[in-house]
Order: sequence, then structure tokens, then C-alpha cells
Amino acid sequence: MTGTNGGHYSSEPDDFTGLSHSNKPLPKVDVNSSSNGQRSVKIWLVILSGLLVSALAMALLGNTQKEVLESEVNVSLTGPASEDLEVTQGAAKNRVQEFPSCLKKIPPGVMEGRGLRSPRVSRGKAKGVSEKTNQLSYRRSRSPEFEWNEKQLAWQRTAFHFQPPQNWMNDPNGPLFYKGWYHIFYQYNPNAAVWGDIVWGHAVSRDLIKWLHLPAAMIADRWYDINGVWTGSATLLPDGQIIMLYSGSSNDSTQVQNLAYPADLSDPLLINWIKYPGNPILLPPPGIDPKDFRDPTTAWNTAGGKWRFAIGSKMNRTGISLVYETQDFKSFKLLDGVLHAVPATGMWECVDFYPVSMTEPNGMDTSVNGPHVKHVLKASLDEDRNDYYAIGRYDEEKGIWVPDNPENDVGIGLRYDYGKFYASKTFYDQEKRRRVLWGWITESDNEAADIRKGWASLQAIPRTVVYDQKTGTNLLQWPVEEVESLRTRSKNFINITVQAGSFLPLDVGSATELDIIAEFEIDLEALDKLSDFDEEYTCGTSSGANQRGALGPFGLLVLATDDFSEQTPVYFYITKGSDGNPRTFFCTDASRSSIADDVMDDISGSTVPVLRGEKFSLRILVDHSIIEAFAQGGRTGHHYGINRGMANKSGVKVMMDRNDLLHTLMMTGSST
Ligand code: DQQ
Repeated sequence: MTGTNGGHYSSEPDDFTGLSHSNKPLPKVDVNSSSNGQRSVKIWLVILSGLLVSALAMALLGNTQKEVLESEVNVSLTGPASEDLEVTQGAAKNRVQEFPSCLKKIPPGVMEGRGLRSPRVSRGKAKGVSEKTNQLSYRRSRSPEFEWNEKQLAWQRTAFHFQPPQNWMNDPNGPLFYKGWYHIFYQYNPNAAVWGDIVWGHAVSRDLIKWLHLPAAMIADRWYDINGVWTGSATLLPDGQIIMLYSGSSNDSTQVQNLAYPADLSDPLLINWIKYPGNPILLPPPGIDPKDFRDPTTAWNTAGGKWRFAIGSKMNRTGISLVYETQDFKSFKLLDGVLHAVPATGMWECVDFYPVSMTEPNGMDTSVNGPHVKHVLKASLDEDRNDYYAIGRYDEEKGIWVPDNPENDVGIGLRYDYGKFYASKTFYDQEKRRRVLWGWITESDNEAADIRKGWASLQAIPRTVVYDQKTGTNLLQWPVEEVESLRTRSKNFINITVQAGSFLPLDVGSATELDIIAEFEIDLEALDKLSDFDEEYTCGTSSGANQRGALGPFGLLVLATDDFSEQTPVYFYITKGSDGNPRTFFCTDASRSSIADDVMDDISGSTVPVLRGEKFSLRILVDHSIIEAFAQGGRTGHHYGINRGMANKSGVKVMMDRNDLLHTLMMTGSST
């Protein structure tokens, strides 16, 4: 039969009603050459904002502060300038609604511990789960904590990213679409802004942007999850039932797998959940450490009619994904071998496994397989706390997944994101036929600041995920289209030329919610004549936006203060390998993101495929203190940089290297 998600299901599972109560189902713009005849880089830039729109300046990177400021007076503007800039206004506040307090099961957490210093003890590891405390507590244990004022802390909270009203949040859990509503569950501490006391928070949305917060879906009230209702995934069965598989940390901190289902399937909000009386359904198998067995995936249906799901683990330091099979979600069999294993990658948390179409633009139900399908395997590496994915083929008969390119295997190759993005999970949105990726954005400031502001972390803007049919080597991630509904005014930049060594303030107000789209075009000749050979360059090992090359850095400065004391460059940097081929990097430099010295200041990024004839394109979402950036249509990059610091900084500046090849910058655009 055909499943509700459009996937194939060769048989219907047995009646699930036996699991509990019989009446309770289970479960552009023409840009001419530069005025001075030199080679140019062209750019069109559209900035869209839900609040006031702001674009400030052009800037050279890597100059000293004095040089930058001096260069400001040398800026030249050509072509239609500010009179062509169009600003439309609107507001985008209060997108998050709170559920009426009378319906809350859990009293709101208190902002405990105001004035406390960050703990110097590990938070999480001791409980058998990934380190949850900001590493800054350990890396800079002697540096004084920055004295934030209330205004600064208030400014940091986001407007259009998903956050609970208060307290701690980590992994996204069991995302699904049901009866017109998107559901997000999440790891939540109802009592404080630090990890611990984990329950399942729950919220619903019609559009993945505006959320209604609901009571916790599951609390830690059974011996098998008393130490935490940990991460899990939803499976929609063809007959309409919903199965939620999740990990529990038991009374002796053994990691076990459990099952839950909605108490009332006629309730589109799925407010009440029933834990299966037969829980736990799985204990750690022999040979697996009781603290290394967690985070079941969405189940997929095989050609043989059985359901399978994967669970992350490790053996020694080899990360593995175990697979269980079931006909009825009552009895389960551990399959021989593993879905996949990669040595020296450590514990695999939050494994995700899903098909992508090689030919179609849409997403696929988790159960789909076939000749035109590839499978993505993702693991969240406990050892470095990054999400690594790889593309390959799933051999259902053998029960194994094989990467297309062993050099880009899980944990050693591609990451979804080169900023802070962890414990991610996809779901198939049967309504819009797309696969949507959720990911947890961790904090980069000190835990003491989290405690003071009363909340910690957020979810990245949900992203659609498809196979990149042009390259065949990577996924394309792009903010869900609903984000565009937040664009209540726009600003376009047309034929603005900035001389090398200068920057141009384009002051159109102030804004801390931005959706920026920019394209850069490099003279092909310049690219061909690039003579610098640099095999060693990486974003992370470079000196960031200060490091000059023949072609780069160029990009945008965002969240910049007027005096440049705070700025976050998001930029391209092109090198040439000894084989003569250019390599493009997409980097974020957070080293000057904040005046506070107790925040993370990484320079991060990756290479990004730029095919012959393609422009260099980027999109940046700015939401108060955070940035999400996507390069080449979401091919890679997609960095996140949390940007703590001054309140009300809102500058966007186009940045260029001083090299003659990039002497002139053209900005152009069109109304949206
Ligand atoms: N978070 C959960 C675990 C998972 C970890 C506990 C990943 O289930 O392995 O909060 O961040």
C-alpha cells in the first residue's frame, strides 16, 4: 500500500492497538565594467528585513582600524545611488506565542542562579551524554566573565528563530507534520537555563516560523527515563498512527529505547502522549556500553514489509549505527552487522538516515528506495560535537549503507554546517513534499550569561535539503520558503562602486533582522591568471578576514558596529592548487564578533564547489545575535556565528580584499 507520505509500504503492520488501550491508537541587472577600466568584481545585493533595514558600508578587510576609517572618506559612488534605494516597512515581532499558562503541565522555570559563575565541572558527560556545557568554561577558566548589562542581554534574544520562552533547549526531537500543523519537540530543561532535568518540550506551527508553545509532551516520570527523556524520532504509519521512538536514561543511567504514541489522534495538536506500557522496548545489546546506546531514527519500511530504524553507538572509538527490525513495533530484532561504521569517529549521537532523489526536486518519504535514490547518513560526533553527513547507497538486502566517496565518509568529510549546529534531524513534510532539516544551535558565550539571561540555545531556521544534482557530491540546504514571508521591506543596491581601500556607509536605518542575498562576479581572466598557489589554506587555520590572498577575502561584514569594534566577516577566499584549479573557501571570522573576551571567537568554514560560469553567491540571515549563512545556493558554508556583544549593532558592510584584481566593486540589484 501507499503510505500517507507518498513512500512505498509493501505491507501494513499489525494492529497496534494491542500496545495499550484498544481505543487509543499507537501508536540581477546589467553591470558594466568598472569606471576605471580595471578588472572588477560585481555584486548585487538585496537586503530584506522584517524590521528596520540597514546597510552601512563597503570596507576593506584586514586593515587596521585607522586604515579602515581613513578609507571611508575615499569611497566613490557611481551610478544610481541612494535615491534608487527602496525601503518598505513592516514589523515582525511577537512571532512566538506562548501557550495559555493554565494549560501548562510544568511550571515555568525560574532564572535560577543569577550571579552564579559558570560551573567548572562537566555537565552531561558524567550522565553518559555529550558534553553540554559551553567549553569556554574550561578553555578560559581564568578569564573574567564579561559584565553584560540587561539591555545587551535582551538584545541577544532572537526574533524569528525557534526558542522556548525561557530556559535550556538542546536537540530537536520527533519533528513531523500532522493535520495541518508542524510539530517540533525538543530536549528541554523546564527548571533552568543549563542542561539537565531533560523532558520533551513541544510546540506547533502552521508555517514553521510562528510557533505556539504547548505543555511538555513527555516528562521524566518512569524508571526507564527518570534521568532524562532523551532524543527520539517520529514515524508516521500508513494507517495514520504515529510512533515516537525515544531514548531514556534510566534510574541507573542505562540508555534504553522507549516508545510513545499520541493519546488522541483526532487532536491535531497532539498534546497528550502515552508511554507504551511495555517500555523499555530495547536494552543495550551485549558488547555495547550502557551509556553508548541512544537516539533512534525515524523507521523506514523495507520491500519485505518490515520496519527498520537505526541507533547510534560506538565500539572502542569506532562510531557505529545499529539497526533493529520489527513487524509490529512490539518485538524487535537486532540485525547482524551494522548499517555503517567509521573508525576513530567516536560515539555517534542522533544518527539520521534518509533518501534523496537524484532526479526530482522534491524530498522523499523516509521509506523510499530505488535506482534514482541516494541515501544520506548523518551522525553527530560526540567527540567534536559537529554534524557530519555523507551521501551513498543503501543496500536493503545486505542491510548496509556504502558511501559514494570513502574519503568523505561520515565523520571525516562533509558537515551540514561549519558553525554551531548539532544533533540535527530531518523529517519528510508530506504536505509540501520536501525534507526539512532541524538543527540545534548551541551557545558561544559563557554559561553564566545564559543563566543571567534565562535561556540558552535555539534551533536553526529549518532548511529544505535536496541532493545537489549539479555536483553530485553534496546536499543543498536552504531556509524553508516560509522565511520569505517575513520580508516586509526590501532594499536593493544598484551600481555602487567602491574603490579599493575604502568603504561606503549606506545608512538606511538600523536593523537586527535581515535576510541578505548577494552575488559576486569575478572576471574570469582574473581567475585564470591567479598565480598564487596555496595548498595549505583552510578557513580555520588562516588568520581570518585579515589574511590577504590574490582573490580574497571578499564578502560581507554583518552585525558590525559603526566603529568596527565588533564585526563578523562572512567571506569567500579563492586559492589555486598546484594542479592549477581554483579552490573556493567560504568562511566566517568570529574573532572580532564581540568585545567580550569570554565568547567563542572561531574562524571557521569549508571549501565550496563553484562551477565554471557560476557567480559567487551567498545568503545571510541575521537575527539579533546570530547569523546563518549559505553559499552557492546552500551547497555548503551555511555557517552559524553567534554574535554576542553590543546591543543594537546592525551594520552590513561589503568587504573586499585590496588586491588590484578586485579593485572595484559594483553593487547592483533590482526591486523585489
Ligand atoms: N542529547 C540527548 C541525547 C543525545 C544528545 C540528551 C545529543 O539523547 O545523544 O539531551 O546532544
